Amino acid sequence: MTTEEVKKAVKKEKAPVRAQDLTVDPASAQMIERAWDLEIETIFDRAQSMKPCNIGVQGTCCKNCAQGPCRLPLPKGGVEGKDTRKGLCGATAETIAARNFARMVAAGAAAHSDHGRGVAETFLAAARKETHDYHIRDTKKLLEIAPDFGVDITVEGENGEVLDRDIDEIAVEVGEAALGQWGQQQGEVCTVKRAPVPRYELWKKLGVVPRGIDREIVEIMHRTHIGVDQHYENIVEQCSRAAIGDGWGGSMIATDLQDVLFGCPYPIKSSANLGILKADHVNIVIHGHEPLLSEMIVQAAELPEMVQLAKEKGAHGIQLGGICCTANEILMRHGVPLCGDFLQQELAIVTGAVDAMVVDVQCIMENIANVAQCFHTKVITTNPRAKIASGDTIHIEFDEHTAFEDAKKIVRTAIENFPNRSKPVIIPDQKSDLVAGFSYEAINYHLGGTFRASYTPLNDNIINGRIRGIGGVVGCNNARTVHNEGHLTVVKELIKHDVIVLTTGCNAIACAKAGLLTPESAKVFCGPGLAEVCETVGIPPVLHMGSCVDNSRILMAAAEVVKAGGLGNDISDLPAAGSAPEWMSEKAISIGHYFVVSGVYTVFGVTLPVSGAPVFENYLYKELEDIYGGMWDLVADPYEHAHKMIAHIDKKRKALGIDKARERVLFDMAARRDLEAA
Ligand code: NFS
Repeated sequence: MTTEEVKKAVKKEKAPVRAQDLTVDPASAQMIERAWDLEIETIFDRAQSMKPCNIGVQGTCCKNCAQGPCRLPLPKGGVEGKDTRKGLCGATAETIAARNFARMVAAGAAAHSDHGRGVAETFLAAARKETHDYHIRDTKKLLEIAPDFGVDITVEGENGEVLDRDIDEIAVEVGEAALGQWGQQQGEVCTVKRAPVPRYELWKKLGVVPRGIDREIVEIMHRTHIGVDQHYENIVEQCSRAAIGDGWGGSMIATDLQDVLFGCPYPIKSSANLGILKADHVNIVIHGHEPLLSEMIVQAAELPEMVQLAKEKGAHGIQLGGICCTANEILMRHGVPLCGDFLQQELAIVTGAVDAMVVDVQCIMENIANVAQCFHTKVITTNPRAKIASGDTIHIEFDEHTAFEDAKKIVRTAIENFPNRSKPVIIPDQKSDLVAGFSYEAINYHLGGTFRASYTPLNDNIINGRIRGIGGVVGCNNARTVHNEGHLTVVKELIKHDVIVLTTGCNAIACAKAGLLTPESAKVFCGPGLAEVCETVGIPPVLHMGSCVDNSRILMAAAEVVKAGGLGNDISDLPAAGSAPEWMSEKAISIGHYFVVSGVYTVFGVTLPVSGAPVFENYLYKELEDIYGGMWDLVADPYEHAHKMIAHIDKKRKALGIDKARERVLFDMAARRDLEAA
């Protein structure tokens, strides 16, 4: 269907769609309109012309064998009496939905963890000095994490004195131990012990401590094959093992080793949105997830010879920008601006200003190759795992042993493409300032200062009620809902009610574009308590903690808050809640599940493919709370979504006996304001 046909079809059914009905971001709306003018089809058009399958959205379509697909939609008005729906083999709606859910956890955990494995391999190559392009940079963090991998950082001298061990030796041993977590068959993934003790003990009691990262993912695939695990509770138990192996394992190890290789992030200023592109520069957009690639491109683009080449081609310089989680990675460590989130990848090309879009893995829409064909843009794939058949893409394989040379080739290809711009360049004006880079170490430092770095000031402010609680808001964009509306409504509602927000992924990018990642935004958007804390400490009310594998930083921050004391003994005691208002990827399901089994009430927006199986749905939404202290929820309306999180936070404050403190603080503030007014 052409865009014109789409528009006509839409017109026939209802009022014509306007770009501002599809996104709350003016830069994106402008580019959607340009795409319409140029008759270029994007995901925003396809979301209008193709509706989701009614049975798939309920989670009750089974295609795990060749006798199906067996489709078990919920009868109109729900199930009355005994649920007699069955697939050919007899699988119930509950079994089918649980199996589908589990396969999403497996795929999500696999994506994060395979990324982590790649980092571990490169880390080991760097430690063994088999590559000269990567180095062990953050030795402080290396020494901090080494004991968790069972690696000693000191050695006893001849006279019994304690001596520091050689840093290279430590790095090699950490690399080997880390890589070993993937293929391990017995025992426990070692980083899981970083969870608060009661949480770890609970997992042990329930038997869900992951044995090895890969093993738990493979076991999901086995159990969900036809005729294996046919009890939704048992299937969810395996989901828990695999998801813990992701959040407290594969993702966490990826974050650790990336920090050691590239530096632990600390607050850094930059800007966000399509307006960061420059008409008179070579624009290279890096899209995907792995900093192994983007770190090298950042270095290659800074080479004087590259800047010189760009000038020879008529450009004033080279502008880098990021899309999706790669954007978050290079933003946090280098201040490279954010070009856009998941739903802006086609729109960036529609500016006509992108000379190359360099992609690695995950969240890359195949259609960028088609959109690029309407312009001069070169789409460069770099990872052997991810090639694109559509369009006319170039593959420049990126190898950790020749990384810098590969990166230079990619940058040169982009520069040489600058003179080929074929259509007028139209770059939206919008770009917002931001501060990013709040690793959990940075929060520690920022709140407590160098000499007394700790989470205690955060805990004190939660206990005294200035901060009501903590919201972890993360996740994707989803073309089935208005772009960025869910993210911004949820986050603004939370901070307005004094809930500090920790963000990653595409939520972080949405917040950045809306100016929520600046300390100044506290005055404008926050409730009085949170505003006061942000102003005193000089932090934004929404703390950018990184990419989606960096959700492990949120887990670590939660563990640190528990450790700092006064807010219970476990993550499930904290006045905290999780949210993914516009999720769409399988990775989000794995993340959601590891948040839930870590004890967090976790609310998803848009949809969850479990509604066709009410018993399984009830298990996720209600019964898991009795087992893990955390549970799933689905609330599509973003306003109500935020308020259910706030209600949960208040429930936890009450259980901790700190609900009165907040009332007192608010009274004090109101009284103070009255005094000021008088
Ligand atoms: Ni996360 Fe990052 Fe964005 Fe969603 Fe995709 S980029 S790993 S999956 S879409 S937040």
